Amino acid sequence: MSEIISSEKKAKTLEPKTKKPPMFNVILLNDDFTPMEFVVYVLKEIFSHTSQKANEIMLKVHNEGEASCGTFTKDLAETKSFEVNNLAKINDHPLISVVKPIYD
Ligand code: TYC
Repeated sequence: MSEIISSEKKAKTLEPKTKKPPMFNVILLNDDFTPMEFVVYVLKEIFSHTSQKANEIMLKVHNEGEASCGTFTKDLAETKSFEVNNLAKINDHPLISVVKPIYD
């Protein structure tokens, strides 16, 4: 005998998959040597922040040790973090960013 499928069960199987992707912060870390102007440049160039927002983030990192530059999907966060670290490296600055998952 064939299984009887309730309308509720059938509706469940037809539900669109609307789950949001996991998100990640790109975190900028403080150091004693990278010039503030370079950090502001990075925040404008790589994260498209305005001068005012870039300054705010830079000062938060400087005063508190770290701050988020933005929230992205995993691939984009890793790409942006790599761009920050690469740009710092080729300019001989010790500036580092890391990617951290957001747990919700
Ligand atoms: N602390 C640095 C200085 O005094 C400036 C700085 C800010 C460095 C933010 C890194 O992510 C950083 N020149």
